[in-house]
Amino acid sequence: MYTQGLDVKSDSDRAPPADTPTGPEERFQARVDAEEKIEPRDWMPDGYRRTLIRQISQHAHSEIVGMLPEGNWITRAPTLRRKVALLAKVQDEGGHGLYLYSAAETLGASRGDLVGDLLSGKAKYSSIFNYPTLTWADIGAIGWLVDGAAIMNQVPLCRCSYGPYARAMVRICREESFHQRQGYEIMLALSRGTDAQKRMAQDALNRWWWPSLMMFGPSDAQSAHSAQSMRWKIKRFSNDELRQRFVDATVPQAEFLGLTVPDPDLAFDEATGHYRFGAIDWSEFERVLKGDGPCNRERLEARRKAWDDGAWVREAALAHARKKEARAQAAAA
Ligand code: BYC
Repeated sequence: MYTQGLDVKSDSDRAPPADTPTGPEERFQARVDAEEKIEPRDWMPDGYRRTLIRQISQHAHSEIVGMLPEGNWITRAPTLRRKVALLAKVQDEGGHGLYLYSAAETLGASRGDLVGDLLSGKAKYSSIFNYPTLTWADIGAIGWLVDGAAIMNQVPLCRCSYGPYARAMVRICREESFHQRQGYEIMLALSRGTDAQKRMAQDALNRWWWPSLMMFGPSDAQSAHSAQSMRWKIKRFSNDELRQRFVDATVPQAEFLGLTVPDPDLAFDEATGHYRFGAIDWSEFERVLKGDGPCNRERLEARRKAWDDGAWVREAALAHARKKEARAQAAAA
């Protein structure tokens, strides 16, 4: 509004109504509560920035480490169609990692530092990618269960209060739903196949079920960050809520496949409309987080080798960028 020359007090001079937030933290929380998106140049509490850098970078690391267990089967996919789909999926995951590292950079994080923390073993990535892919059915189980769990967890992140993360998640979730379907279709083909194929599908479900439930993170009582992240609307649902939704959605899918979920305590509770499920072995989760899962060392070694092998590409890209800039400057002069 044009106010020059008028006796209008600036916003800061006027006494705020009693319920107007005064400090920056309160104003920030009021924006979050009003469902406004927070953008990179906006003021934000340090803790909000730190939480986002932590979560987004762990997520980015999970995408690029997540390429490894599946990459293991690209050369052994049973048909050309399966190979093409798997190649596209693994490539998508590399792309997701890149969007996410870029989103973390908008918060002032350096990509070099983030990758350094992954390669040194300091940073976390999803526990699920520390399990081996022993048979082709594991590729089906990963698509069905792991991408299914990822979608359940990530669709609410499309409404995250931080704009760049929310927008990256919209695109990622579209691709994840294709991934989930390619996995379920592999499981469907195997479970309608020979006895040996059915056994292979059941064995993959047996090995991936519990680690998939662990993907949602510790129980709400043990989750250090959930309460604050939910106040900041980074997370919209708690770990246990999303885990329950996943179980409710997935058990009927297993039934359709004719497979048995490896949980003797699993039962539908008519009163609540939810499946009750057995106790999760949190000691296994903690072991994997501490670096002692079946494939932790192998995964980090593979990432370190990829980083070293890619050094010449990074050098060439930088040299090219410098040459382009020098040419542009010479042309401008
Ligand atoms: N693995 O307070 P909490 C994918 C850590 S999908 C390892 O509940 P928060 C993909 C947690 O980081 C997988 N660590 O934390 C799919 C925290 O540690 P710090 C990636 C875990 O952040 C298919 C501590 O435990 N998805 O990429 O509120 C193909 C306490 O937990 C895990 C995402 O990253 C775990 N499973 O909630 C390819 C989604 N769970 O930092 C790729 C975005 C917990 O205190 N992330 N921890 O040392 C999130 O939604 C949340 O960060 C989580 C955890 C729900 C995962």
